[in-house]
Amino acid sequence: MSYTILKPALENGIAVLTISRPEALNALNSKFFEELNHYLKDLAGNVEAKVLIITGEGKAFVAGADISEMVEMDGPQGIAFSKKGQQAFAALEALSIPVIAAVNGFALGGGCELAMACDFRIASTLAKFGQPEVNLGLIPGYAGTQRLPRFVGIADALYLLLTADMIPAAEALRIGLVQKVVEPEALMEECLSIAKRIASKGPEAVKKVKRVTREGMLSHFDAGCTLESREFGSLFGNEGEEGMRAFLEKRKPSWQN
Ligand code: CO8
Repeated sequence: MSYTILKPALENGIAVLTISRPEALNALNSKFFEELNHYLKDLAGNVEAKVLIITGEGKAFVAGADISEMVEMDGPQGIAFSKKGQQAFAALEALSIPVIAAVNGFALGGGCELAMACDFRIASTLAKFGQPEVNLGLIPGYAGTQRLPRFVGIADALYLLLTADMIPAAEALRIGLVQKVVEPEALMEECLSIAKRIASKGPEAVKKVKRVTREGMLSHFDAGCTLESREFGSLFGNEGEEGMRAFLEKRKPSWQN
């Protein structure tokens, strides 16, 4: 498929997906979701890809869902558009490889929701976060009401959701919405460096850490621990054996794909 909004790249196991609709601050429209779904299917089948980085072109990461498209919708179309976004972001979250949001600028509404569907967020000092939907007489529709309180706690989430305040990267770091803030010119370098470090680890272990942690968060503690033990055990005699032997033999592990 040829992409018009997404610019995908893959080098040395690191996939970079740039959202490129800068004239509308990368606002998310139906075409974006169609392209994202195709891209995620392709990426899931690509054994070369070890980490995905998502970023935006220009001064925005993503300034929200496309208001000019939404304004024409009726209730059932609004529900369908919301579900389309929720499903696409769930598929992103369910990718077996880690996903880093490189937040270069505005991450508002659906843009903040997209960043939250990534595994963690590295922000430029220029980034601004917010859920401004109530300014438009709307509420978030891509699981923002559900993910935000899980990351920052219910009070900070409701503060952001109810005031529609735009917060700078430093404040997003303080409340735990982002994990690191760097100068704008260092953003991609930092994300690539983190991605490379992750890509150098045991590939099966990396995928299992993501899956066990994410599934565990959605289940009972004991069920999560049972899953952890099972996946821990599954690495013995395989990748874990190679990693432990390499440590004892003072050499670099030789991972299989
Ligand atoms: N949708 C469509 N177009 C947009 C959007 C958007 N979300 N954001 C910006 N644009 C467009 C502007 O209309 C403008 O277009 P034009 O040049 O044709 O007038 C262009 O991008 C540049 O924007 P500005 O001139 O406004 O740039 P500024 O630097 O002055 O301001 C802001 C930047 C502060 C980011 C400002 O553009 C803004 O407030 N944007 C809207 C932010 C917003 O409200 N986002 C939330 C949208 S709602 C949402 O995301 C809900 C998600 C769930 C949906 C569920 C489905 C039903």
